[in-house]
Amino acid sequence: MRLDVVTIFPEYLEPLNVSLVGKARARGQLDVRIHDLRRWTHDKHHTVDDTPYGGGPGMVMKPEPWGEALDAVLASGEGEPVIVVPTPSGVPFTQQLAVELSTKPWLVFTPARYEGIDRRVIEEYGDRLDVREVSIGDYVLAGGEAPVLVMVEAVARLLPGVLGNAASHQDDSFAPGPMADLLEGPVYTKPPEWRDRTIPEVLLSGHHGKIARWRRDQAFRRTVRNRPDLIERADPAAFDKHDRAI
Ligand code: 6GU
Repeated sequence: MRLDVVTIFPEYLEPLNVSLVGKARARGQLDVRIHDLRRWTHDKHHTVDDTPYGGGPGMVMKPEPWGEALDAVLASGEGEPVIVVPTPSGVPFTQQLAVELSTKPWLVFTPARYEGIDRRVIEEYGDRLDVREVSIGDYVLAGGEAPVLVMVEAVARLLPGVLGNAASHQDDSFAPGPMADLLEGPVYTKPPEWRDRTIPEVLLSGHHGKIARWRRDQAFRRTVRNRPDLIERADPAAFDKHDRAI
């Protein structure tokens, strides 16, 4: 998969050299290219923003640098990318969207600062390409760079061969399957006793059926407590008699 990011803060994307994403790059599974938007400015001060038409607070990112940057990035590759525009006004970034984006050969991210990018840029590319305005949650950040880090990590770990153990995203919170709609429950490792705290006995029993049932109960309890909206939204057929007794 190829990923391009156009930003006025290239150094903000340096975490993409680290850990899972960094390793995927080193292995050649991910081709990540970070571009400085100011490269496509032509004035002495490399201006990327201006005051909003109609008045109001803050600044808006000018369309010309974005147009030149996106034209150059698009011309540098084969075929058409999906363009992901991080914005608190976008559609929610969900595991489902991460899975969909992980099937695309090429993603271009356009994180903005200030009050966002001149609307005409989104229209211009939206008329020709698949452009997604995406939010990572119901809070406001100063810019789209941190959301790009979030989205790239969520997508990259789904790519074939990137995660060491493909089974480890089978039971992810939000993954499809029998545990869909439930958050993950608690996990334990050695030592069996730590500061007088022990391991739930069932996990030491070797009884796979009982362990699976216990894990589901724990997941269900945690979901009721932390995310009751997930239970409300789920298909009632997803829950059995035992769940309902909790
Ligand atoms: Cl994608 N951008 C900004 N600036 N704030 C956000 C966001 C994105 N998602 C949630 N808050």
